[in-house]
Order: sequence, then structure tokens, then C-alpha cells
Amino acid sequence: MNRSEALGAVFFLSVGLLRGESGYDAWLRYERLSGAALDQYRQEVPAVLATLDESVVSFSARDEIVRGMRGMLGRTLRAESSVPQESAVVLGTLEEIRRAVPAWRLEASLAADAFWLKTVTAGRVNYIVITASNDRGLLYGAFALLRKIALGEPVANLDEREAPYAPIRWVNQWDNLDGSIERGYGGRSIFWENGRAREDLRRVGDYGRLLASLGINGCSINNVNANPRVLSPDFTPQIARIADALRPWGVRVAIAVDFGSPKSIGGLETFDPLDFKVAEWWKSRLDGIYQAIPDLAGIVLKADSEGRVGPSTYGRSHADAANVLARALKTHGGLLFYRGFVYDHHMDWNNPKNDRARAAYDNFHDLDGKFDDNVVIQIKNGPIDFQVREPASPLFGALEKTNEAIELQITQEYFGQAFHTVFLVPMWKEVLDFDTHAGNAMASTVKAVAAGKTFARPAGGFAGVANIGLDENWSGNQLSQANLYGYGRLAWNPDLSAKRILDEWTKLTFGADSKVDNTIAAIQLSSWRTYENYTGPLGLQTLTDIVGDHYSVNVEASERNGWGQWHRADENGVGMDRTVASGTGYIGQYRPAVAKMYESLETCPDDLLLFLHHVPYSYKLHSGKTVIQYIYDSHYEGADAVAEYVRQWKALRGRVDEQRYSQILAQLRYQAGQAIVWRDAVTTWFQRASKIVDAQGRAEHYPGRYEAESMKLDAYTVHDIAPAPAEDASGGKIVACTGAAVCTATLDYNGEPGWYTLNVEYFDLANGISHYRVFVGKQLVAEWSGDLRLPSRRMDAGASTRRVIPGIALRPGDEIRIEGRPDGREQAALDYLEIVREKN
Ligand code: GCW
Repeated sequence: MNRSEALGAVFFLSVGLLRGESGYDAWLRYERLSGAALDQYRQEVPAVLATLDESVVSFSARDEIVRGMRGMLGRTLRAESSVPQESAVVLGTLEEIRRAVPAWRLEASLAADAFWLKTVTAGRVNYIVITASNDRGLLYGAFALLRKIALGEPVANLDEREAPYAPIRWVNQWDNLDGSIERGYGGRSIFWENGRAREDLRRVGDYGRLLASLGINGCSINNVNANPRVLSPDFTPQIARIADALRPWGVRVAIAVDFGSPKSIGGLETFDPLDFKVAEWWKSRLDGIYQAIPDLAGIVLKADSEGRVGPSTYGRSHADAANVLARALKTHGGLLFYRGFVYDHHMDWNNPKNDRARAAYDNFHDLDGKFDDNVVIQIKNGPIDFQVREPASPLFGALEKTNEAIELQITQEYFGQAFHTVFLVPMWKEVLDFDTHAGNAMASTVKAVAAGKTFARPAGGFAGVANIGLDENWSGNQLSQANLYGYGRLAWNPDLSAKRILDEWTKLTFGADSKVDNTIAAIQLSSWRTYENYTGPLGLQTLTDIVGDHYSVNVEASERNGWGQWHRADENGVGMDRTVASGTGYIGQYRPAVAKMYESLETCPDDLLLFLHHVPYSYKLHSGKTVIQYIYDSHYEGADAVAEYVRQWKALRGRVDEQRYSQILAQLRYQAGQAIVWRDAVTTWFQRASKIVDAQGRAEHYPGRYEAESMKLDAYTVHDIAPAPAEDASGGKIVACTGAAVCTATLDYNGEPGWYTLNVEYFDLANGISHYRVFVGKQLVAEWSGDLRLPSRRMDAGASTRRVIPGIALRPGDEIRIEGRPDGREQAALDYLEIVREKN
């Protein structure tokens, strides 16, 4: 290669590396290998791929291997259907291989869905054998082999068996038939549109492929707040179409149903589960569905919860309700998932003994042993509702004769939705590894109990509420894809470490550049703690707008309503007293060893202190810090950490393709601004409530900040931020452009000359796109539109957005002018301007 060829090659390589990527391929990019790795795998991977099994799932495995090898090695394997005399990858069940080549003597007992990757050498010929007891196992083995190559792991002399930890590895879609998604932040539904399955279901097939690559084997395809129409006979073909799209990937479909269906769509006068006609109706309706979809995996049921009807209408138990459906499913091998998320959302908050956290245990504990064998109680990881930190639900350790599954929320409802990066695997790991002290078995961790191991249950496992939609990158945030990946990997093997999972995901998704990988690891692995720090530390839960969007900060929203996410913060102290001694008795729902640890202040972990105890603000944590000072410090630490993420990410410019680089940068920058909004709102609220000032003097004291209401205003008018809470705006006030086409806020700068960053805090609502321009003197220095897809439809903390304008030279006497042009309901509102000196 001469010099110009060499240069050309380098150029080609870097262009190839950096071409824009949308994120659609997620972790299945099969990026071309290079250098020594390419040479080595080209030698080790044979030219032929022999597929002995003839199922549609095996054909997916075959095609995936061809696709993956073509991508990574640039070679198209020859697809054959019998074992050749030359080296080959051989894909077949144990039985098929035994029949085809008895001489190999491949003996093993492999559980359903397990696989075995084995090198068989016959003279000078090498076979890479992918075998399993069923076709799904073959597919998982194929993905495992491809993953190894993509991760640079050796594939010579293979002898690896992997079996899934639990039989149930499902995702739940909260997709509505109209195409919207409850708590979905990645665009509209890939499944539904206008009350029917979408015309074009290719995205569903591609989703099935992503799920299969993780070993996920079931997908419940509609919202648990179920539209009764899913059960009407003329709707069944819609379900069948989706089942057809997922079947090649070994993903079986389930549906969520409404318990009132026998009456609402069945024409009966009742839906009493003990009524013979009702049982008959369920049976015949499900028989009908099974005729069209013989491999339907089962049904998910949310009953007697958040306004859904349930057995309580007739004074029947959850077991009566679950069993009537389970019996209709039984002959078809289907499972009935009964959600443990049953609680009263009209609880009297004045009664200090009332406690929503008690609900799951109180509702289900006494029914242990009353559920049929194909019923699974689906239990959220914590006792409340996917908050930023909760202890493991005590119900896990309380059911011995009942199947369980742990429900994890992949979609980031209380975790900043698609706008904040929060990697949830470390949190899930903590719950899964938590020791319930149930039973006498060796393993009594939540994962062992949920998987059915502790009490030798016939069914058990994982259900994850998915985070995907029609957005090109699936989840609305490139970095949030890691949560789906991590969920699937944990459901397959919960013993994997968070670090291992994250490293895999990063390499597969962004390639093997150690600087990129280390930076992403640093961000993702600390992101849960960071988010907790600036939202609700010490077990306060997410201090968000409980009655609104579950996104914005709103400390008081948790109180004085029936939803029961109370933290009981007032002028004297903070935290929910859940002790047996003086509180709600919730702690007594745990096994004695756990209860003892939580009941005592000495042994209760700081991270859960305020979830379990009510203490004065001056109470000293194990670290020696007071609770109130911890609240201040953690919020500043959290916000600083996100600012640092932005800096770290910027150092990756040129190492990550431009499209994803700039999307992630924009997301992190936005998050850094929101973290400050959270920080300021929470610290202000607690400083006012506790009357104990931040020892470091930061709360409510912001150097360099100029409130918009104190600037020279032309057409802008000053408003209280109400009805949003006062602390949602700096100084409690904002300016809005209500009656003019253009409004301006001006500041005469009188500080030191030098280089500055200008931070403009403005309000970006969902219903309008205002336009902003910033001038220093006559010079336009920045211009933007309020066009983010934020959830807020009013001016509140969730709409509060920071525009950072770096590198501005200021001199005393300069005039800084912000000009806002409103649009619709979005009134180009401003909170403040901050002028921050830059380091030289
Ligand atoms: O977290 C809450 C959500 C609801 C959801 C409910 C549930 C599907 O705010 O949107 O409804 O949990 O899990 O049933």
C-alpha cells in the first residue's frame, strides 16, 4: 500500500466509524472488526453454517448468524442443511445432532431455552456447535456466539453452557390500542394505532429480535389498564398479527384484560368470578383466542387497583379472581399474571397509621396457597411504586405456596423519563440480591424467591415494563437503551454484575474505544445515585409531582392526598414512621431478621432512613452529618455530578458518531439544567420548612443570578409561578410575554470585565414553541426555540429549562437583552439570567 492508499484507508476507516447512527440497531450493530481481531475471527469462524432444525425460530437464528458474521467479518457464510465434511457452524437441537452425527456423542441435559456452545474437532475439521433442547435455546445460543465475537471474546475450544435463571422473562407493554403509551417516553406504540394493530408491523419484528438477543420469551402487548375490546372476538385477528410478528423470535404474546369484561363486552349481568356463567364466559372466550393463537403465553390482570374493577365488587378474593381466569387458561398451558399492585388511592392522610406500603402484603399474604399453580403474582420491586429508592417489597418473602414474578419498570416514569440518563441496573441488583430470610433454603434472596427457587415453585421470574416506542432510537434517549439491555440480561442471569452488563452494552452499542467505554461507564454507573441525590435522597422517594406528570419537582405534591406517597416532612422533622413500635407497623411485614434491622435506628441503612422512620432534621446519620445538611449537600452533589457528565461527554467528540454524540450531549446538557432546578426547589423547600439554614450558605443564595422580574422589562409582565409551587421558580416569580408579539428583559451589566457564561432559565412548555434571542449591546449572541418535547403544559419546574451561552465577553456598561416571542400557550417566560465567570 502506498502512502496515498494508506491515507485513503485511514480516511475510509474513520468515516466508517463515525458515520451518523440513529441508534435503531441498538446493541445489535455488528460493526466491522478490524486489525488482529478481524484476522483471528476470520480464521476461527468456518465458511459453512449448517442448520439442522427447521423451525421458524431456528431460521431466525441462522439468518442472524449470517447477518452478524457478514457485518463483523465481512463474510457471508454458506447456509446448508446438513453437517458438511469441512469445518462449519452447526445449529441443531441435541436430538438432531445425535441423529445426524452420533459419533460426536453430545450428551447433556439442557433445560428449556438453555444452550451449549461446543467446539467439536474431527481430525483437521472444526465444528462450532450451537445446541439446545428447543429452538429458542438455539436462537439464544446464536446470539451468544455473535455477542462473544462482538465483545472480542475467544471462540476457539468452546464449551459453554448457559441456562436461564428463571422460566419467565417477559416484558409488559403499557401500550394503548389508540397508539398512545402509558408512561411511554420513546414515541408512540409500535404495536397499535387507531384501535388496531398497526398496518406495518416490521418494527414489532425488529423489537422481537432485540428481545430475543437478551433471552426474553414473552411480551404482554397492551396496557394493564386494559381496554375491554381486546377480548371481543372481532379483535382477536389483531392480536394474532402481532403474535405472528414476534413468533420467529421465540417471543410469545400475552394480553392484559379487564376484569369486568364478562359484563362489559360479554353481555352478562355480572362479572362475579364465582358465578358459573362468568367462568364459562372466560373459558369460551379464551378458547376462541387460543384457536387463533395456540401459543398465547397468558394473561395479565390489574384488578381492584387505581379505579380498575375487581373481585371486591362481589366481596370475592383476589384468589377467586385469579383462579377463574387461570382455569380457563390451564388446558392451553397459559399463565395468569395477577398484579400485586393493589392499594387504596383514597386513603385518609390524617391517619398516621395508614400506609400504602403495607398494601401488597396485606392484600395477598393471607391468600398464600389459595392460587392455582398457573397463577403468578406479579410484584413491583418496592412496596410503593417505582420510586427512586425503596426497600424490597415484603411480599417477596411472604408467599411460600404461590408463584411470583418481580415487576421492574424499565421505562423511567419516576426517573426523569426520556430526559434524564439513569441506568437502573444497579438499583435492580440491590433488590434482586436482597435477602428476604424466607424459608430454610440456602438461597432466599429476592431473585431466588421470585424465580421460584426458594420454595420450588413451578413458575416464576421477571416482568419488565418496557421503554420503547416508534422513536428511531426506540427509547427517546440513546443512553436509556441500556436499561432494556440490562433488564433482559438480568432476567437471564441476575448474577451478572452491573458493571459487566454495562460494559457489554457499551462495547456493543458504541464500539471498543476504551475512552468512550470508560466515560460511559462512569456516567451510567453513577447515574442512579446522582439522580437520587438531586431528587429524593435518604428514602424520601422521588419528590415529584405525584398528582401531575411524575416528572417535575414538587415536594408537597406527595402530601395531603390519598395517593399515599407521603414523606411527612413538616417544620419538625421528616420521614414516614413505619416502625412496629410507634408507626404503621410496615416493618413487621418482613421476616424477623430483616424487621429487626429496619426497626432500629442504629441498624437501619441511611439510604432508607426516611422511608422507614420519622426523625428531626437535626438527626445524625451514620456518617455524622445531620439529615438536613445531607439533603442540602446531596442536591448540590447531584447537580454538580451532571455538570461533570457534560464535561466528560464533550471529551468524546470525534470518538462517537456525530449523530449520537450530539443527541447525547443535548440530553445531558438539558439534564444538567434540570438537576439545578431540582436542587434549588428541594433545598429551598426544606430550608423554609426546617428553618435550619444550609451550613454552606448555598440554598436560596445564588451569586451571579439576576431574577427576570428585577430586570428592565418591556412588555413582559411579572407573575407568581402559582399554581406551581413557589419554589419552582427562583424568587418565586417569573416574567411572561402575555399581551405582545415580542417582549424584552434587559440588564445593565456593571461587573468586572472578562469572559462569562450566560445561563438563561426559561420555560419550555409542550403546547407552543417560543423563540428567544439574546443580545449583548447590538450583537446577537444566541438564538433558540423552546421546542423540547417536555411533559409540562404549564409554567412549572418541569418546563424550566436552562440555555447555556458560553464564551461571552462582558464589559461594564454592556446591556444584556433577552427577547422572547411567545407562541400559543407558551409565553416565552423567563425565570432568571445567571452570569458566571469563566476560568481562563
Ligand atoms: O406507576 C403507576 C403508574 C400508572 C400505572 C400503575 C400500574 C399502568 O403511574 O400509570 O398504570 O402504576 O403499575 O398499574
